[in-house]
Amino acid sequence: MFQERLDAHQSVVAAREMRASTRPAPVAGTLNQSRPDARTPNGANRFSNSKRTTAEGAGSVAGQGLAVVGVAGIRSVRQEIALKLFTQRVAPNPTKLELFLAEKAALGCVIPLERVAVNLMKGEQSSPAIAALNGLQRVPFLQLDDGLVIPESLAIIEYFEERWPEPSMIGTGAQERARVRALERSIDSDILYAVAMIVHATNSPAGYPPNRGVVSWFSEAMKRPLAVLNQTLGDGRAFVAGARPTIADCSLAAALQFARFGKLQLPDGLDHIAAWNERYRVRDEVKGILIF
Ligand SMILES: N[C@@H](CCC(=O)N[C@@H](CS)C(=O)NCC(=O)O)C(=O)O
Repeated sequence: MFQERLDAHQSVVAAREMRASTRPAPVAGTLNQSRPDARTPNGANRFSNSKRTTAEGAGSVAGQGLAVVGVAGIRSVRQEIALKLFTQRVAPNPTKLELFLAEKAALGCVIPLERVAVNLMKGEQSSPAIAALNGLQRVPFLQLDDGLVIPESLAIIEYFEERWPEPSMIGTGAQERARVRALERSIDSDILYAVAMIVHATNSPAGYPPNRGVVSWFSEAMKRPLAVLNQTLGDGRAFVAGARPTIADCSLAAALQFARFGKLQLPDGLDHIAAWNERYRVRDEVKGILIF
């Protein structure tokens, strides 16, 4: 079901990209400089700096590099892009990371990446080639140019933040950064994780069997963190940590999209979270990522 819904979305995107590819080529050579994206204020296109490929043929991922599709000029792209992000759309932890990248790009910092799609519905995360890279057999994970693999979405985000610190998505100063991190940690470990467990125990895209014990445990466990977050958002702030988007927004939006996708009804009375959600998900910066 997940694959069907994702395929339907992707065919719309593919048609859109096909139309775009008939536009005149950019004058100066690399895909980095290809079509500016009207969705972002500075023309930064989340995908224009990234080549997408899939984990099929993942032997070459683990070996000498990614299978290269027949795109003219690809050599120059490969020389420029040394970071490979292994990812799966809509899955909550990769989505958190994609939202972070999109927010950063919209603010003018486009991080050059090559994306490798790992199809979790087909179990590609456990294929020998992917498992050899990341023994945890899950996404997202990042491979650096020297081969080092970084699993864990937050570790990857912090790596990006340290390498490309401006504009900061964690805030500035010890106090603000601690506050943002505290919000993000609770959202991730108390809410996103619970949502993921409940969806997989009710409507699993990976085919896990229903499990009522898991549903009741995590439904109860996430009630208080949700209520506290709801109260926090009730002071009129625009984003989770204040006036600007931070990693806390990325984690919350990823969790709530997965809840929508999995048809999980959150408890009643979370009006401030609901209002934040409606504001956040329609922003141009994130529309292409929040597809459910
Ligand atoms: N704590 C990890 C969690 C990663 C994770 O659980 N990823 C899920 C997708 S959201 C996955 O790859 N699941 C596949 C599996 O467990 O087989 C992170 O933040 O990156």
